[in-house]
Amino acid sequence: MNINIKNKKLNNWIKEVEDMCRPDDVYVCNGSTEEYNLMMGKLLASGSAIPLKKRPNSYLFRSDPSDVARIEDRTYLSTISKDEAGPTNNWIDPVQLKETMKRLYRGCMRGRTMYVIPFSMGPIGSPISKIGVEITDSPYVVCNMHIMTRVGSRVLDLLSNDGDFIPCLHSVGAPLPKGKKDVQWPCAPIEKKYIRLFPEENLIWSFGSGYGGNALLGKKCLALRIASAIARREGWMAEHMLILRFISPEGKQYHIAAAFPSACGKTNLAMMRPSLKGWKCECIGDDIAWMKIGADGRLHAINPENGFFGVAPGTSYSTNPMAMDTLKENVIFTNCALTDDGDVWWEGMTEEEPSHTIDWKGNDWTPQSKRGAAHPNARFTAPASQCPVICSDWENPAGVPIDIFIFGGRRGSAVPLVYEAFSWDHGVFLGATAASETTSANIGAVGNLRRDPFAMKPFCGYNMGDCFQHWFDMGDRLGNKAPRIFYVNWFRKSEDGKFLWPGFSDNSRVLKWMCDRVDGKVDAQKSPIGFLPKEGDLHLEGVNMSPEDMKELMKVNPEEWRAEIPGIEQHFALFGNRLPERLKKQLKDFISRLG
Ligand code: OXD
Ligand code: MN
Repeated sequence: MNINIKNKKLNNWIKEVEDMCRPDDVYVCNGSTEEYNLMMGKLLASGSAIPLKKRPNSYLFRSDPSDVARIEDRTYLSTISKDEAGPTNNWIDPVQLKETMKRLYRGCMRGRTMYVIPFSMGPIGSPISKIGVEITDSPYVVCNMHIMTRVGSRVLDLLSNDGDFIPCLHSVGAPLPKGKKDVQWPCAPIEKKYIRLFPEENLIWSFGSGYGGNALLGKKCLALRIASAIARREGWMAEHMLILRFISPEGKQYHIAAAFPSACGKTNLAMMRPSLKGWKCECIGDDIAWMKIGADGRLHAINPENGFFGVAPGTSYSTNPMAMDTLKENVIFTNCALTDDGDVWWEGMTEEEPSHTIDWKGNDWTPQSKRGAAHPNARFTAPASQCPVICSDWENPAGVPIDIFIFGGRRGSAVPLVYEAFSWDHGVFLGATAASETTSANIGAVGNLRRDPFAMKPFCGYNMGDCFQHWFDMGDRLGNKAPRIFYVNWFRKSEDGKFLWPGFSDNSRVLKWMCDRVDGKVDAQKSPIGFLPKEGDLHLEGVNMSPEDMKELMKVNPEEWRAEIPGIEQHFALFGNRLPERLKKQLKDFISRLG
């Protein structure tokens, strides 16, 4: 081992994992640039990393075709009783699964180095931050963790002799026999991939996958699944939300946190360039918000991450120019296509497609090919500090006070562009019943409608029924200082299947209406689903839309909403006696408003 570690718990754990996984050697990470370069050097030498001529210090990786997204089907919450995991999480008897996984871990790092990554979610040393240590056998994971979290010796200093941390164990599950050349993307077959969370023990085990949230354990596993369980116990919130600062022409600041399911535009909204004259948007985070009630009684949010792990396809200078500028250098790209002049490319990046690329599987691709050049869940890993509109307060440990919560998702029909909840309780009902068409961020069918409460279905580290109650409890504590709650749908389609709303920079118009509501500047129109903007209150000058399309976009059709009720009832029935009475009342009121 290259560093002498003082922390007893960490030393014991390293020894235990080393004995079980049998790596060739152990390396403790210090988070330095030299270390990043050393790891990338290994990845270049093994042929895993492809340097990009067009982007300094940037590399392309191609994953194994079986390892391209999160694997919700193979993610288990290991609580002692099944009831604690609840109906929206997978659960297997923890004793049985522990045995299975220990068998898999035995000797799994043979031929590889075991890396010990001390990291902080949130600024190092801040009272709201959490320390984790990831053990992995993947140098690709080390490099990504360098960008996505704060890695380094300072974390070890903070841990000192007896500080506590969240152990995160990861292996790609592919021991390397002596003398055998490594493959480009080592991983285990799908039936051996497991993500396992122990929220009662603050412990994470991941085996067999090297991709994104399955392997970068600070993100979905620690900052959402484990943190959400801790947050409930301690009375705060860990949510799958972007955070942005929206600034009026007069300089008034509004802080907005928005929960959309994976690959539904959180990164695009977080870095938006408003089309509304004089308004500005600054990014604080694009995926995760940790929120605590401050001394002023308001809810304050921090972004615990240090980088963006964003979906590449669809990102362009017209949809998200700030993301494109973030990606100019120091970026890891995964499963994008490679152009002939040594750049990355993905669907939607340029108006004109390149005449030839090497696709994400390493094969020749031309526009005539009947398959995508990039994988739909191709990703970029980029430092948040490189975003041209990163907020000056993005690392402020005090966080920013949230004025507005937004829920939303992909809905081709029924759901209008925007509406506001009547009250906190009604807002919780909107969050609890949020539904969205599934995307390729998870392995599985795409385009199926599913209920995804608070965009946390894959990430809630405890029984979702208790999560509903936690939202009510937080609202009770916040009282009249609670954020106002809105619901949006950027994805409604016309009868001929075209998106009705231009989205992206024009979403600023929707945010402005929300701010006007918060300031009491505009009235709203009551509908069975919530408050709708009154005609003229959404500033639409310059939007290229016919009045008929606008009408269609804002339409609330009671028949379509009545058709939602059986689905909501079925969804609520899952939670049995954990379903709060206050949600039952909201459903009853909703049904009676629909008539
Ligand atoms: C993500 C996801 O990577 O939600 O953020 O899948
Ligand atoms: Mn996410």
